Amino acid sequence: MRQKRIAAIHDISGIGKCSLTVALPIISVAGIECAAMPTALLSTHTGGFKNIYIEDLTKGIMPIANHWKNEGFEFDAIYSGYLGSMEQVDLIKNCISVLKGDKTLVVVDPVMGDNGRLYQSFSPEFAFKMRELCAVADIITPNVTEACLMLSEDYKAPPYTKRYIEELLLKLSEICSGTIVLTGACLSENEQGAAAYNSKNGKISFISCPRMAGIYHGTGDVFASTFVSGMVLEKGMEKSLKAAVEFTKLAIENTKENLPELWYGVNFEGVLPKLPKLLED
Ligand code: PXL
Repeated sequence: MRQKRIAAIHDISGIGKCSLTVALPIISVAGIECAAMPTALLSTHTGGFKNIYIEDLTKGIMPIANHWKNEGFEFDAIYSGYLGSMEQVDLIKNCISVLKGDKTLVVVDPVMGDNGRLYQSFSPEFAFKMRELCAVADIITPNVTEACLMLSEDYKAPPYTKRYIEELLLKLSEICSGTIVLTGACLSENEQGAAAYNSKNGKISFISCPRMAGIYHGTGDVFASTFVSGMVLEKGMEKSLKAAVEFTKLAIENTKENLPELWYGVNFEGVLPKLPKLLED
């Protein structure tokens, strides 16, 4: 069988355990080639560091996409995450139309905030613009904060009622007609997990696991990278969601001993060897 290939469109934060430094190892350990398209270069992520060096890489996006296309590369998935500017939303839409083949799965993680707040460097206008990228996706993977930002709704802290999550999913399906995977869909104080809405058959599923106290940076990227890998390996929605929830939980558990030094990310590297088994049939 031909090796699968994912185009991962995210920033590279040298230190921070997020975006490409998470997507590359997770996708690779799943046995999939990860073609990296960096949207920005940062010394660290923006979640708590000061004096960050940031270089916008907008200029390279279309030349990279066109070169890949001209070389004849095909992609099983295009997976976008953190973008460096509002202008990049239009560029990534172009990039998708250049790189997408008949069977390419387009997954958009509308990375822009968490815990009720936008990340530094994003504006409410960006959140509105992000809806345009979600509209061309087969699957979107917002957290509850990003969902509320795109829907211009006030954020509520967890836990949530099942009905609230179902309503968010349905509202999001007006932005993206594909599958909606909502992370941070906690239904009780001691649970964490995700919910998914498949607009083709109207099915809503909830996947949960025991909740670990605390805020862990980069877990959205750990979740989405695992989920996309499962989908590309044709494991199906339920299995890919379960693997993503379980692997994210393992990464968080594995971080406890590393606190407080590892306040900026999770020790997912230590549990990477467990990922292939989670993605097995
Ligand atoms: O994990 C999301 C993320 C990705 N990339 C950068 C970030 C963040 C969240 O803060 O700052 C640069």
